[in-house]
Amino acid sequence: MFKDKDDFIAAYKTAFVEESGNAFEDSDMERRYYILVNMIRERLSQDWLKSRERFRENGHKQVFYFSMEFLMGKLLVDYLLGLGLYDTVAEGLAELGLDLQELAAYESDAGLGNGGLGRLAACFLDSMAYLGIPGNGNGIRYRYGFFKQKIIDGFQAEMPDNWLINGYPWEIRKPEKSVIVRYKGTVKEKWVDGHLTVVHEGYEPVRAVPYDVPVIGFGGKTINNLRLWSAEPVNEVFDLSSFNRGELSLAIRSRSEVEAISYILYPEDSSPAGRELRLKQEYFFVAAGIQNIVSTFIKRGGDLAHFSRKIAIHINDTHPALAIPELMRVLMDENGVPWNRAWETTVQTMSYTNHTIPAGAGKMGRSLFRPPAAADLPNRAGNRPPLPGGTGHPRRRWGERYRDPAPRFRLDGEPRRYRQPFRQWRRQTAHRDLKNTVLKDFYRIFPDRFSNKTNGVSHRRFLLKANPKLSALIGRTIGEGWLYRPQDLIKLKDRAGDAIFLTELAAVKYENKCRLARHIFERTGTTVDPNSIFDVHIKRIHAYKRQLLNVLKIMALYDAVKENPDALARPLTFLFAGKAASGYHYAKTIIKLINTVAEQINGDAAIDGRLKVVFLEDFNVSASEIICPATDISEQISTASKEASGTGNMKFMFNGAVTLGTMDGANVEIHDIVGPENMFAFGLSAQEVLHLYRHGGYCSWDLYHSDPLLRTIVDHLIDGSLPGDRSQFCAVYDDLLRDNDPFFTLKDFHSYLDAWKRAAAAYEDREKWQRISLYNIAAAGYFSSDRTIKEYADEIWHTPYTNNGTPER
Ligand code: 26V
Repeated sequence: MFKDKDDFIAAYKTAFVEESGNAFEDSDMERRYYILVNMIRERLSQDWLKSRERFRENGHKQVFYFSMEFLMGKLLVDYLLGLGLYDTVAEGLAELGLDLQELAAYESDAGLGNGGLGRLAACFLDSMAYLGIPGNGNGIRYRYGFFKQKIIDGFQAEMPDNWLINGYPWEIRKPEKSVIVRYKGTVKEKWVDGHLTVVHEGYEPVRAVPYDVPVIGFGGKTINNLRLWSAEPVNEVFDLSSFNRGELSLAIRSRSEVEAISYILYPEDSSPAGRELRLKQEYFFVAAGIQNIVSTFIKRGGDLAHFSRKIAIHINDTHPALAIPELMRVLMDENGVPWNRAWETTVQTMSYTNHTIPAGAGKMGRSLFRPPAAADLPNRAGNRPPLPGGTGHPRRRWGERYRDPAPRFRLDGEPRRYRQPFRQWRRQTAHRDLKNTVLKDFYRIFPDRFSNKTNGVSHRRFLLKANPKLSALIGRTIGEGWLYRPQDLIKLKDRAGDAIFLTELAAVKYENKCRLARHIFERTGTTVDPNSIFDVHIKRIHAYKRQLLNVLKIMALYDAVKENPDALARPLTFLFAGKAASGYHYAKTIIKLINTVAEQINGDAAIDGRLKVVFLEDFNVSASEIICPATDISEQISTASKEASGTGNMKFMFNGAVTLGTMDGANVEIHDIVGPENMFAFGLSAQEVLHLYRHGGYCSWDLYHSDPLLRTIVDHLIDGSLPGDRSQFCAVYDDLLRDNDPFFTLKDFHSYLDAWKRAAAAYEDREKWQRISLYNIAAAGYFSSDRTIKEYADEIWHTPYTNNGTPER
């Protein structure tokens, strides 16, 4: 692309004159960013085309990853790293007096996701491209992404995320590839020449226009595609007939109804009012995606009988579940494939991952969804999915495994969805146990169709990109192989006894802490000491993630320091970030609580900076990239049995932070892999939690009364010792005591505080701490999404990967 730094500089300077008629020297920073982005975009389009052609020629199976959410973050630096251009461009820019990181900050974060599920989709795309799997993302191009969070007077305020305001340089609109998605209307069955044909009449058409975003695999050989669909009216709305009749407002209304489909990303707590629109969204990108896949397959001469040999479609949780009946419908109604074959193809093609524990998730009200045809077919008598064991009565065929009624598509259950989340939780189960609980009927009949895949994260984004200093140190120590084979990080273990290496590791952490301290100061005006322990809790704000437990601990430490100024061995910095769903009042109160405790502690001159509490507003992918490298203690303290996996825990591990966590989700795997001496585990186990739920919980009131420390701290919530209105945290107090502490916050408190103290004490033995940190980095390789995707490719999608850990360049 560019031969060297000088070649880049020459090309960059020429681009200014060509594109803007102005010399580089006369341009502002924004223009410098856009010119850089345009250069990279132009250059990668050739490689993108080549990659597509290569896949077409080799005829490998394609994977389509259907997801309501893709949390891509910023892409410029990833692209440069992927294409092997990072150093050339960074050095070239430096020679021109520019900082690549500063320019890259002009890109808006593509925040088309709520949290873990959306970011996982982005990491999976990265790994598929690196491994040379023809993997395509399929989703929605939301006009507005996940809201921007402002903290005003300690409260969260939500602002629209107008991420497209200046255009998005990485997308390419492909109007010629638009498809029509049909809503509503009636379906008529007609017999023509002895064949049943299905005619959909009176429907409301919506044009789905694709926008493609390149996904560059590390090494640059494979460039895959993320296709995001935008909803547009089929005919220009200012159609003259409406206009002439003076019905302009009607015409405009119908346009906005159509555009509403891809207007905004729904928050996790979507209200009943929005559910019809969300169902429309779900059908929108699913129908567009399936149509696109099937028609391209046929156009390229594919035989539908072999569809599932060439295509795998994966759905990210239940949101795209309509892909299943839609594939059936397209095969049967539009391509004349008989039911049994269509079903067989659909079963072979589709796969699904569950990412959520709540029993109520994914159910759809019948009132909203009238299954017109294929969706309900599997439930009709005689049309049940083909099951093992030949013909005859099911009980004879499956024996004990059969129970009537056979598992059905769940279209009922709407009222339950809206119960308080913690009431739902009580009926729940640990994620890895789904096959024995929520899905047990399916498991009895199809045990082979179940498998557990440990999540992973892109170590290239969250280590190589986010932490260049640590990456360089690793490179100097074990070479560059870990970029391609993350398990190579294990070689770092050999340095556990190398005092010089451990000091270097500490120095890198210190520099990253300085970087974060500057960031915190710029954003909040709060100064934090890079020599303090950085204890970090960043994730969505949710009762089960227990930010409250951390706050209670901070309050206890504050009381301890007030009582004895020498109580702490060194200063402590507690950092929080995360968004609360806009309708989730409890979570919003927790944000206010964190900010109130911060106000009290940071403003207390008597404390003299020994404790600092910071809430960084507007947490997103870019924020995590600056925070993880600077973290000492990673807070992963969800109530055991609640977190399906967690992926933040893995991002911290790659950066040498040490986990303080419950035995929940992937913390269990972290604990197994890094060993109990290198993670600070605490709290009730999932079994204990589930046992307590089954037996009506425990009595938090008794615990509170019998435990003076707990009582003092909990009382602070309502005794006027916090600044502001003394009733503002009553709901939190009530939740702990009147509602019997549904997330076992008080029950786990002492165990948590003890584990934290063990961690803080370990930190004081600097060499020991560096060793623990090193062991975490060395063991993190398993948590690369490359490993996860290989497992999906081998066991679920049955697709080869052409790149298995060797540099491609
Ligand atoms: C629910 C809804 C409901 C309606 C509107 C849109 C929406 C979007 C997301 C969700 C549920 C979020 C599910 C999720 O993010 N699960 C997380 O998945 C991570 C990746 O597997 C996992 O690490 C986290 O533990 C899990 O909470």
